[in-house]
Amino acid sequence: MKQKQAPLLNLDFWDKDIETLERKKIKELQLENLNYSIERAKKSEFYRERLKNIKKIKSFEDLEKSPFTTKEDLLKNSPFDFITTDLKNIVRVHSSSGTTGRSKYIFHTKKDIEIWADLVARCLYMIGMRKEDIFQNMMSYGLFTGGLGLHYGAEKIGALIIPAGIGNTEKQIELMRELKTTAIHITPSYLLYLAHYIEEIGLSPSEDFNLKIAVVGAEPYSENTRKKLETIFKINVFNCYGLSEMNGPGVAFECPYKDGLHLWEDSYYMEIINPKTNKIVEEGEEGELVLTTLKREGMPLIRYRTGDLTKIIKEKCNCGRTHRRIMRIKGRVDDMFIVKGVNIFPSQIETVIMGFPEVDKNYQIIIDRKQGLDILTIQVEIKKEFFKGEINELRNLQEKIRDELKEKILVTPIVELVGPGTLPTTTGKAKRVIDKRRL
Ligand code: DLL
Repeated sequence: MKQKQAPLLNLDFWDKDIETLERKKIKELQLENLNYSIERAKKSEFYRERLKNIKKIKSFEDLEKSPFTTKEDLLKNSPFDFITTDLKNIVRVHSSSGTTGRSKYIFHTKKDIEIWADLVARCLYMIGMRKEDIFQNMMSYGLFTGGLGLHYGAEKIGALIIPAGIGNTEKQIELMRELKTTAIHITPSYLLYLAHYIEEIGLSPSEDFNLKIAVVGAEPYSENTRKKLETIFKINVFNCYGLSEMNGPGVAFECPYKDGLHLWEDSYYMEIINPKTNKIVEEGEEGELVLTTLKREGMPLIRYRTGDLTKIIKEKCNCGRTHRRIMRIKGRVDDMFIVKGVNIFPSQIETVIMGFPEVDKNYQIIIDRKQGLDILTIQVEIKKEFFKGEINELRNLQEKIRDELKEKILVTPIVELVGPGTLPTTTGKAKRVIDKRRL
């Protein structure tokens, strides 16, 4: 039987003029739009005072005079303080919850929604989605931006959309098989779980479906996880980044070369800062991504601190797009945890464990403190065929994972190998780290 292969890459453009605009022209456009955004923002209660001394911006350095906008700003003020127009011109609100449980509200005019949908269409077209595609959107529809955001972008392309929403795995599989789904939108943790579920019910993720493309985002995942998913399903997996405050998905997206995410610089102005000193870092250095909306009418945000860690890739991309790329997000500044005085990001752990072919699809990080000492435990699901193996082989594997982790994170963890399907799963964003020291 002929084995399914991941389809070849399609190098076509949704909006070639904009996507391949000369760098010089992109900068001119950004400067013009920055001035538009600042003037627009001044119409809001929140920015009126804050930006009153910011006159016309003539260079990007001028922008550095304006203060950052933070998540706390969004949480502390009345949601309406950020609106720049009469409420009757606002057609939609999305929200995402802050760590305190309060919500950040983002308001959109009709034009904002239209521009966002076009941006998402640009992303989907870039990775080869066309009107012939059958697109199953497995993200929550509602206040979360993942569902509606991708929905309207896919609709612009003319794809047939299955607005499946999140969860109900059995139904998702039924839809995928009966309607011959070719593209899906899903979180990495749910896609790993979906693969596990498909195998459990005796189907093959690569042979029993028509899938070609998965748009995967909304939470960090490593390159090794992408490779694992592409091998299991024999499809192309593309990373999609965004946050509600900047509309939602489609802020940055991988092209067919899958080497960093093009951040759409006609719509967003990016800065990368050192989160401790708040100073802009050298291009190519890692730091916190700060974004300014360049086109948004209803609720522009100026120098918004995303809390996400990444770096700019300096080299030109072979796809011909001129919008600069960012590295896949390492995590959030506040995802970092400290064990025995060492700073660790969950993504560093994921990169190591997902690199082992014996590792299945789920893992969990548990941090505890006993008699004043930090204890880091990594629970890892192992594929059925290996889990049934010799106890000595398992012990060897456990030691290999532990040693490689130690080399990467500089702390020796306890590694616990468990069977597939043992650890808790989620259909949305996964909670990988349980820090019992904070409970
Ligand atoms: O997660 C928007 C989205 C929906 C993006 C669907 C992609 C796909 P929020 O709920 O506001 O919005 O969460 C935004 O999630 O600041 C990052 O920390 C994280 N995040 C989103 N996409 C990625 C990604 C949506 N591809 C927060 N890689 C962001 C890593 C991501 N982290």
